[in-house]
Amino acid sequence: MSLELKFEETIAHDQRIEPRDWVPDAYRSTMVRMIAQHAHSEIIGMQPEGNWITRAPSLRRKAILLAKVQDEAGHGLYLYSAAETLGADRGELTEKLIAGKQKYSSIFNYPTLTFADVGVIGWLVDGAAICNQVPLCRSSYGPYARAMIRICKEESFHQRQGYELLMTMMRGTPEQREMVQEAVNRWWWPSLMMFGPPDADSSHTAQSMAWKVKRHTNDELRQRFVDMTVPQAEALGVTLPDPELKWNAARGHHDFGEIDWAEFKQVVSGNGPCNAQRVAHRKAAHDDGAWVREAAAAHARKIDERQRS
Ligand code: FAQ
Repeated sequence: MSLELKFEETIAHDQRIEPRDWVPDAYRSTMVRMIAQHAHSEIIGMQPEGNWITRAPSLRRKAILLAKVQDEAGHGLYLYSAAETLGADRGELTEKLIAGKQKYSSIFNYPTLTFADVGVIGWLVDGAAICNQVPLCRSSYGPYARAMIRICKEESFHQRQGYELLMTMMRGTPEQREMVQEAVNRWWWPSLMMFGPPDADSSHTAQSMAWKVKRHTNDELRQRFVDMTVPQAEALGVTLPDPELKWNAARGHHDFGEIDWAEFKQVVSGNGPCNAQRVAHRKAAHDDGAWVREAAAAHARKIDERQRS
């Protein structure tokens, strides 16, 4: 059987592609692109919430937030390892991120203005991430699919902590309730943009669905997220900032208003409110860590020489 046929049969039988299997170059580059973008998102995604660690309102909230941000670092490193199984070099991936040659999720280019943003990121951003990532547990590339299982478990926990924080604030003072509503108003639309462009404009969806890399289209997952979130917003007592949002009994789904795709394009092309700050911060952290990487490499060389002599 030719290598190409074996690859196609593996996909057709819903089996996993593993690192040593032959894959077409385009499959490899699609997986590296997607996994690297996901890893970069986790690492850059530490910044908006990290902004509040020193100002968390209590020791308990600080401990929770620290743990969540550490989890995100773990997800990023885990995903870089998955990209390495495809032959990518993690140092080069970081260089590409810093040079603006690889993307990360648009959502992390928005500022976190109040502590309510921490709760809203947990509720909406982790909620959208779960909605997008649970189907990726069945993605055709084995190392990525397995990484998703572990990551989704932690994201579910993150989502609940965000919701619990917002529930607590909603039981508080009128000012706290207002703070939550204001944060929801700012994060709702960017959260819907996390699912990517509309299907008609999505350059990769058709091929990624054929390879079973993606299991649902961007619009299908966005709809699932809206349907899932509306009752949660009601239980919380907040209004989602979309006058066109309403249940459509005929479709069995909620209708919702038009997303500002011009804003999405601006943010993805580097012109969002915090793009420059996020990348500059990542570059500074990478530069500051150079001595650690050099020391670790020197130590590894020394051990290697000792074992050879
Ligand atoms: N932002 O043809 P499509 C998290 C790009 S969760 C920026 O539809 P595809 C957890 C896309 O790359 C967030 N760029 O692409 C967390 C492509 O660019 P290219 C990360 C976007 O791949 C929570 C072009 O537009 N999750 O971090 C975005 O089929 C809280 C055309 O788009 C993942 O990465 C966007 N929103 O579908 C951490 C999940 N959307 O390369 C901290 C895995 C699209 O052609 C705190 N990835 N683009 O120049 C995926 O599921 C997919 O890659 C999509 C995009 C759905 C994101």
